[in-house]
Amino acid sequence: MTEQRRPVAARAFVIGALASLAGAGVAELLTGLTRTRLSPILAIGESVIELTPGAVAERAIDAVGRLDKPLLVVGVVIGTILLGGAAGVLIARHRAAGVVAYIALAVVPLAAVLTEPGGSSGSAVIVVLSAVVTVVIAVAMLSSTRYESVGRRTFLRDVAILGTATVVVGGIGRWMGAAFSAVEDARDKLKLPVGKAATPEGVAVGVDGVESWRTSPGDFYRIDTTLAPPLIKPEDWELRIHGMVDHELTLTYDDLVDRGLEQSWVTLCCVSNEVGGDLISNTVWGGVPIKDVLDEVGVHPDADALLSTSDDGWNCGTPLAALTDGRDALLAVTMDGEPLPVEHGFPVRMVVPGLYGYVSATKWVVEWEVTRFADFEAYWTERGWAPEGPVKTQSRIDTPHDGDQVPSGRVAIGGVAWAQHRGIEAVEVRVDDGDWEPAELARVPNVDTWVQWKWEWDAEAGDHDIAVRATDRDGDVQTSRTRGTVPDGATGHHTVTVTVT
Ligand SMILES: Nc1nc2c(c(=O)[nH]1)N[C@H]1C(S)=C(S)[C@@H](COP(=O)(O)O)O[C@H]1N2
Ligand SMILES: [Mo]
Repeated sequence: MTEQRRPVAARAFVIGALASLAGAGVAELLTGLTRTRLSPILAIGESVIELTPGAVAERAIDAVGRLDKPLLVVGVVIGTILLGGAAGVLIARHRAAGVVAYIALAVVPLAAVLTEPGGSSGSAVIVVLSAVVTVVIAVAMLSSTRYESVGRRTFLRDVAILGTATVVVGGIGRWMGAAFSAVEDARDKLKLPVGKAATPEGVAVGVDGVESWRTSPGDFYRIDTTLAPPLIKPEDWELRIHGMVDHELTLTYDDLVDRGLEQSWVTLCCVSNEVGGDLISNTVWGGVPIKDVLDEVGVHPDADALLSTSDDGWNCGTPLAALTDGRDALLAVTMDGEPLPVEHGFPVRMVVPGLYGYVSATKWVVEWEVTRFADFEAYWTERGWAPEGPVKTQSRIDTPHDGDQVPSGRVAIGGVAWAQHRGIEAVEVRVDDGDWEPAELARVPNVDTWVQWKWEWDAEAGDHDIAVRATDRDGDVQTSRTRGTVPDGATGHHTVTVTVT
């Protein structure tokens, strides 16, 4: 008896898990067909991101680097397999209990799609249909005594058919979601009145291995809490401006473009960038000055914050002072002379020189509330990050790398330094316990971008520590004190150890 039960339970687990995956596959298909932003699997993933405490999210992102999102999706799929399998075992023993288990499991994606911004009754219908598919397959295949009697070959054939159908149906759904994206088409058709800006003269310091001063859009770092970016056509985009203003205003995409687009070079940086890290990129943005729009709506004198909200529900608070002091804070519609890529905020995002992205760079921005810092908490401040996030003066060694071996003699050391909106005054390099030696700086078009630097070293045999520090134009020297990224940006000197042979 027990000997017979075991293979039955194992088979029921496999079929139950496949039934759940088949339901998820059908949901992917319906999501693609209806061009809904989030499938149930992705909605669960986004809910996990949202429910994760900030410091844990930070550590997870840190530990797994850019794989955090794929890993999260894999985790949700594994959860689906385990729970679906368990419900399958239950169905094989007691049909009604198993059906109830599957229905109970559907509550998870249902809650996820309904609480997600952009989640709709349409997404809820997709969840319900996918649960029906799961239950029908599970009941049809498991409530008979079939798997107690059929041979191994028949069982494996059923598994292969179900698995293949799931992959095909789900794959078609993912493909439709991507290929038929009306938003990508709309983006490709846009003709915006901005030219491709030439790279300014003299920005390259001429050392191999230093990251390009101008980041191509494809290489631009990406940080957001979304698993599938909002899909907004330009003609559907609106920015609703309200709160402590004299006149409320709703802007359309054409309103913005008709005002004329300014282009400016701004280096964007993430507060989660570790010392020596690569969550920083530089490009030319085109858009409308935020100050002009704020002047038009008339900001009340006792307001001190702009709370901006994305179509996906993410939000942040930006000091009004930074938006109105004349710096190139933009409602940006282009990046590197092209409409913003979808994942970088298409059709409209904010870019504010001198502030970390988490307090200023709202992508897919659709709402502005003029308010006071005392009156709200935003996405990351709720999770323990500081309400204000001015970029810290920092510098990085791009070459040589930590652990490199270099021949003795002349070695070109180089990297980048940044203190957006204050500007970099000087960069210095120190070998071991030696003196800080001045590095040579390349040129920059303004104080809002990073600057490349180089220093020629007479390398002598042995192991050496090379450290770098920058001084901004306020005269502040980058601190040697080592601190992590939470709550308002990492500090310390980037140091590499090399072996000179
Ligand atoms: N809607 C939305 N906007 C967002 C975020 C987000 O999670 N959602 N992340 C912010 C953070 S933390 C950073 S560092 C920048 C990154 O912009 P990028 O992805 O274009 O480099 O976007 C900001 N804007
Ligand atoms: Mo960030």
